[in-house]
Amino acid sequence: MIRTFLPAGLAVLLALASPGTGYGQETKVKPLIGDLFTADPSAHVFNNKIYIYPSHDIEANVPQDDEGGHFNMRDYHVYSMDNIGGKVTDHGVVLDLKDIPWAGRQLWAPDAAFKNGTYYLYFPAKDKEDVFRIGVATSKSPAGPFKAEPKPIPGSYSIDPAAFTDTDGQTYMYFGGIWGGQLQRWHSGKYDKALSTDLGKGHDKEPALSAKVAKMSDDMRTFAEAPRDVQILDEHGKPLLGGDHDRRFFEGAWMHKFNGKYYFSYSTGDTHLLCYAESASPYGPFTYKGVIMKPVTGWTTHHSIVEFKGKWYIFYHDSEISGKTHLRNVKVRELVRGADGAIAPIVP
Ligand code: FUB
Repeated sequence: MIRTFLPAGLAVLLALASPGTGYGQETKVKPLIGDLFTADPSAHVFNNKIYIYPSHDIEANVPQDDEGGHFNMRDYHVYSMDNIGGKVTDHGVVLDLKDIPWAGRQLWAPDAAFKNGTYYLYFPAKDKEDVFRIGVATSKSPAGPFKAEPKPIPGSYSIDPAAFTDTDGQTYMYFGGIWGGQLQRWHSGKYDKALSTDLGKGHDKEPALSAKVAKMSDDMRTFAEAPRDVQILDEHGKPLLGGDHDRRFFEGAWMHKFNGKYYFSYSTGDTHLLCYAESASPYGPFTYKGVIMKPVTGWTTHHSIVEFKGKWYIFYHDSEISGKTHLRNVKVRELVRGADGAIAPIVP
């Protein structure tokens, strides 16, 4: 199935078609960055500022296909803000494809982390064999520029790294994405190019493919363990199934902690939702809790959740301005949650 564009009108209709469902009011939100197309915003608080690590979308004139070939990005910018709603500073190009020795094409959704005086930029890219791997680049400043390591993280694959540092200082990487993100191709433990989108119809009653999580080593450049499945269970304690497209993991993992509980959030891809699940452990298993955001204008929606100056925010993107799936704009909204941690769903 081609990643078809969801027109603005349809998104609005979907929003208006669900009165009384408990979903929030529709609100117009302005893009944070006006001069470039940006997407997949991973936001972190470093030195009392918000730093945003997004993808930098470009028109590369690559035809749209199921594997996301038209998302042919070539560099990363970093942005910072002193306050939500304040000026957004563009720190320029902080890493370029040509400076990543192992990478072939497609710089997709990145994330960042900090440890012992060094900032780490984690990013997916296809290697010279066209297999997605996850790379790491370092800097002494959260604003970069970043210098790429000569090789990707050993044992890494697929896309959308999300680095979560727990309150005890341990960092975990969550990653993976199906279809164009190639996660399904690793189902047997080895890369199988024949598995082109998800596992297919015959697998709808099997547990869905899971995102992966691995503890990072102290060097922050390697996994400290073999990646494990991030299992998501339904209300009966059963794993979500491959055919459950409204709830199963697709891509865009994020982790945050609130009142001692771990909240794993993600995109459902072809059903265009952001959902979340909760657990007492960063490894899960997680119990599915609900929708965070209804479909945005565009095909993809990719988010991050961060606490800043006592409030929680969700950063995400849509294609409202361009009308093209691969030319997106980053936005931010306050996240509304109950005292029990439950997240109120947003109508974008
Ligand atoms: O930006 C390219 C890809 O689209 C990301 O890696 C996915 O999460 C989706 O947003």
